[in-house]
Amino acid sequence: MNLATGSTMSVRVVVHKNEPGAIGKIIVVKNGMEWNKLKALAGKKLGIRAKRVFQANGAEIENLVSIQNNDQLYVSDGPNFFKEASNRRGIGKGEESYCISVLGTGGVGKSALTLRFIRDIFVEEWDPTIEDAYRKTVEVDSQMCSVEILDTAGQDDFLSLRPQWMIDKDAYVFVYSMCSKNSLHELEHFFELHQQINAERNVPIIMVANKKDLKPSKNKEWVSTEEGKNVAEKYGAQYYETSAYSGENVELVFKQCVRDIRRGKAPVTKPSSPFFSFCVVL
Ligand SMILES: Nc1nc2c(ncn2[C@@H]2O[C@H](COP(=O)(O)OP(=O)(O)O)[C@@H](O)[C@H]2O)c(=O)[nH]1
Ligand SMILES: [Mg+2]
Repeated sequence: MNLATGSTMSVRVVVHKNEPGAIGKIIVVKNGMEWNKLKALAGKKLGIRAKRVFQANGAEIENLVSIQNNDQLYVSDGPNFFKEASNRRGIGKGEESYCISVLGTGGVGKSALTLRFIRDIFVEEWDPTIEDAYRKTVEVDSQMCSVEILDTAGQDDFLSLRPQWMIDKDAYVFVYSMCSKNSLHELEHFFELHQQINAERNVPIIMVANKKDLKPSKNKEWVSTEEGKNVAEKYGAQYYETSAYSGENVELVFKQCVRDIRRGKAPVTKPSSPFFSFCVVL
């Protein structure tokens, strides 16, 4: 999907300040948008005066034609692309770089897990509507890799955005909270979308039962390990129990994503119904 071919399409791109490790902000680029409008929008999101725009490989771009969905753009207020620094961080051209989407309904701990992994902090309160992309360079099995984590906003108002969070990603982290059966059931919608979007692609899923630090209760909302594992098996996903609060297993989950992507072992999923035709709602 790019703006040259999709006549009425919009695409979503992640814009970063022109510096290593900058947090990404998502903007929607509508087909037919003026180039200057895009720069103004990106500049506003980043709080800078946007003069130049670069692709992640350092190529400068000056029009919308080459922009594709999920592109990572670096916006500068004048200086050249931060090439030397980016190469050191492993996101230069040809370096290993993956994009992982963290999915699940609101309140399960997507932001808490993402921030625990990226900054090693626990956040009590995080704006539930914030949707950000973070980048971190990690060493997995003695090999450096740049990982982009998309922390999505799972509220019902954002249902129409879900396909965009899932298209062209390398792996998904499906998150539910161990204290909410409903949050486990909600993952079914993401799995169905996955089947529709990735009928021809292997995209590994890691299933995360979060909030493990909370005491299992007799409350009928509590999700047992067995229940979680059964659903994970149905999705062809590996199952991990995590706590963003204590940090338990958080790094492991994201590193395991990288291993799964590298191995390309995930089973190909087929659309559940041959009569279903998928339509991206923007
Ligand atoms: N005890 C505990 N609380 C958590 C954990 N993860 C998230 N939370 C809390 O659950 C609430 C929702 O988390 P948040 O990351 O905003 O959920 P999101 O809507 O999925 O991004 C916040 O108050 C977090 O502090 C965890 O592992 N343990
Ligand atoms: Mg959140």
